Amino acid sequence: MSNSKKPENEVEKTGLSRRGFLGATAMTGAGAALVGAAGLGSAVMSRESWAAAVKDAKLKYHVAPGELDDYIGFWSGGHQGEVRVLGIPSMRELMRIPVFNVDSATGWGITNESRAIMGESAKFLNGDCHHPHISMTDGKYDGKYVFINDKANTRVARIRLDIMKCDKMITIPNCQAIHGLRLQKVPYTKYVFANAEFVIPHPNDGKIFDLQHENSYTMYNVIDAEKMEVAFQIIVDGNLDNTDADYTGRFTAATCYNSEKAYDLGGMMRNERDWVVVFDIHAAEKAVKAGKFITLGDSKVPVLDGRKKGDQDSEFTRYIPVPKNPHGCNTSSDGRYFIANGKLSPTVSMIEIAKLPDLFAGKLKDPRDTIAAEPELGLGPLHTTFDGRGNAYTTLFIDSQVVKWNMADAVRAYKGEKVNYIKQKLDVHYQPGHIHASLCETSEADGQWLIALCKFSKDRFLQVGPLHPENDQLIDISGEEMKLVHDGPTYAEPHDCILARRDQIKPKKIWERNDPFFAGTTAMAKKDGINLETDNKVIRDGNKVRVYMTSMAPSYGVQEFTVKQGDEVTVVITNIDQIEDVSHGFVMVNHGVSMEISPQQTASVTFVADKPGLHWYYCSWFCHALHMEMVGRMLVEPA
Ligand code: CUK
Ligand code: CUA
Ligand code: CA
Repeated sequence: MSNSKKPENEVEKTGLSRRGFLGATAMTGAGAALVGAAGLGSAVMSRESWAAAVKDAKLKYHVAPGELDDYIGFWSGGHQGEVRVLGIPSMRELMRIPVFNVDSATGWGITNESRAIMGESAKFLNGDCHHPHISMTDGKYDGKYVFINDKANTRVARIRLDIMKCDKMITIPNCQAIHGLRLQKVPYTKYVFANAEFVIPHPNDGKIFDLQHENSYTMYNVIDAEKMEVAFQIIVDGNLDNTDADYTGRFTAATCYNSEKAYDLGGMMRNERDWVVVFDIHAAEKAVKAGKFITLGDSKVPVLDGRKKGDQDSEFTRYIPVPKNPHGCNTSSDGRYFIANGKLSPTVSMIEIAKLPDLFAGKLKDPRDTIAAEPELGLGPLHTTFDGRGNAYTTLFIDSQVVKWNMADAVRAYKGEKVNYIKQKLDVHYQPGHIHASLCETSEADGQWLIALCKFSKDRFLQVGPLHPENDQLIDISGEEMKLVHDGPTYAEPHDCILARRDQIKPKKIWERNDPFFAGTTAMAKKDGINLETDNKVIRDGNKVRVYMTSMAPSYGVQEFTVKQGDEVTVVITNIDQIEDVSHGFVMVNHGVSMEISPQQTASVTFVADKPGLHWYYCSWFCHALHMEMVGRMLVEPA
């Protein structure tokens, strides 16, 4: 075991008093501590000592050239707006799926197909995604979809996993900033649950600015996952942070850090306790059916009132007080607990899901009677994950650690038994937010790998200027002890990630010709009498010109077309190559036009030919030895 010396001990040996540094800032000024815990000195380990330290684990996570990973991960791209696909354990980035951003390589946000999916919100060039989650059937991944939130522009999007493209995007009405997002696990993902974070006045027309006003509130959103429409909304007290669903299909829970409905830091930290709001989704569905809802403004979405009226709870909400400004909300993979992570409290609160029917039936004196344990774990607990063996792993933002603890032991300790529920604390680098173990959000949590998504990388990588990458660390949790085996720099900002077994996701190798992704374009072609797979034709319709062409490496079916200055030109390209990996591109030089056309795909883009003259277009995805020669010309006659 001499070579499996833990790397974190080496860091300690360099004399860096990290514990000391963090201890000084820890929790004293509450919010200030969270912000202030960033200024570490340098602690660089030699490559030799690192290699020795991880030799065993390394053999396990090394994926040799030509080998494939065991797990496929979906990473949020944060305020960069995309979703990234990684292989685990190699941590290799396999693909990027643009969603709430504009992507020059694929033409997301530029093509007609993507803009139709983005709808009204295509006008926004930014997004801020946090929580990617894979659809489930019977509490297991079914490989159909990934759903993701956009905090910046209050949207929820869906990614089809067979083609790894976003196929639906909706803007949530009556709300500002969708943050927490989770899926119904059982019996299947009928609903997407989405927290609107910020309290706003209703109507928000400039007449009310007071957050304490009874018409100031935020809402829990229940979205039909298949239709991608909001099924109903539930008004809550306070605000909403993160959420998760149970394994019965009846309950969900959400954390609230601003029970104060304050507008500033001091105000939001005033109460010693905020709460977890628990939703009885079945009861809410009943209330909607019974017509006990209102609608707001132009929106037709049924809105239920889940606020307390004095001491009176609604039929579908309960508020469980938990310590100060809780953040993450995680359902244990054994289905027993909703775990609220304390953030400003060193504890997490374990809410026993089996007690919730009694809570809703009015059989418990105090909502706190649902608390099975409130273990003290360390400073700044943010998120928790599970290994399927009864252990939980919680990130400690301020301590820069992951703590492994045993849930059953925590419950025994809460009852007064003398038992140490903490199994191990592992240093991570640095300030971890989310944490995710393989398959942990399903009933199949397998306790193999854990990712700690660290907010700061500081000294872990070569310097790249004032803006640093983040650091997603891979930790082997298959044994008794957690072992840190890999540092993965990531660009802003993977709040969260999710891991599925590779056999659970089955993407297509080439497109199917009748794919709904480009059905709108197919319908347009049909109206124009075009056979997309064979025709190379220019259709004029007033000042609108539609150029239909095929592409097959290394040439376009149309190599020259003529339009008049000011014409609105739509280029529709069908890639008739049938060979996997032969994607073509289309770039019209000096027109801001770029798109991907993968094998058997049809893609289209519309732009104005506003400059007279000869304009080259070319293929941008390297497809053939003669890829450079895959070009054409648009001739624009002056108006
Ligand atoms: S949140 Cu970022 S660390 Cu948006 Cu899930 Cu907790
Ligand atoms: Cu076609 Cu490059
Ligand atoms: Ca608070």
